[in-house]
Amino acid sequence: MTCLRSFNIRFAIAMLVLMALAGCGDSNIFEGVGDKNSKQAQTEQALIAMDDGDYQTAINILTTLVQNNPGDAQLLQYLSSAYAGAAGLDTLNILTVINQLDSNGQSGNIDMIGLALGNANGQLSSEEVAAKLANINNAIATLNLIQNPNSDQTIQLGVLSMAHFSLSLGELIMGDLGTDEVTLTEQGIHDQYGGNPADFSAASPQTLAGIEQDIANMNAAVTSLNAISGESNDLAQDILDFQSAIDQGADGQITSGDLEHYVDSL
Ligand SMILES: [Ca+2]
Repeated sequence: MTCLRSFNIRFAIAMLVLMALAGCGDSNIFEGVGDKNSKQAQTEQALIAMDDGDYQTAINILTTLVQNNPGDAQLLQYLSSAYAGAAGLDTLNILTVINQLDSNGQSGNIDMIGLALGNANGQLSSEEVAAKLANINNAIATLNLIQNPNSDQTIQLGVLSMAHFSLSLGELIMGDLGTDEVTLTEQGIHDQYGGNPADFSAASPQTLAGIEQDIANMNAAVTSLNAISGESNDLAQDILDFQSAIDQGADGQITSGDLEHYVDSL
């Protein structure tokens, strides 16, 4: 398995998260396993498939493993990672994007997710948004099956929630503007509105509740990141910056007005 190495402290922390996302680094403990039908051998097969970018195969293997080993936190985390990978949230592209944004002073906003999930400009079609949202929803639902999640899993949930927020907002924007594509970057959203105010009054209570949960999950990830690093760190700051731009009043409650204010401020 290929694992990325040697980043600065920010990326060391991002690595921790993203290697957990990819299941990277754990596979060699299964070397020499004899029975190809054993849990260990099947898990190794799934990790190899993920490493090859064959996320559907990984999802299929891990779904069976999870059914046969209910409540197994490690398997649930791998399955969540496979769904995230299917959505395009894989280690290499998100690290590359964060690295580029960081050097441009552009991290801590929706660009982190839009440029990882969309094309080079952060653009996605409505079909792509729907398909990625379905995979991210599965990734989140799978992680939520873990009882007493550890820090890695809490941070993974926070990263998934940033993606869930961004894609949910993308759906709202396409609904508001009547378009079938969206550019999930600050500049892209600004250009799409062309100075006109956003109107999310049609946002469903379910959508707003989902985004409110995203904010809560991002908060928990920041707490875990700070606990791991012992002090404030860049990735935690990125998440906090993103969150404070979205949640007016920092009250943990997200209204359509919060989201309109966010879009109008871009
Ligand atoms: Ca609020």
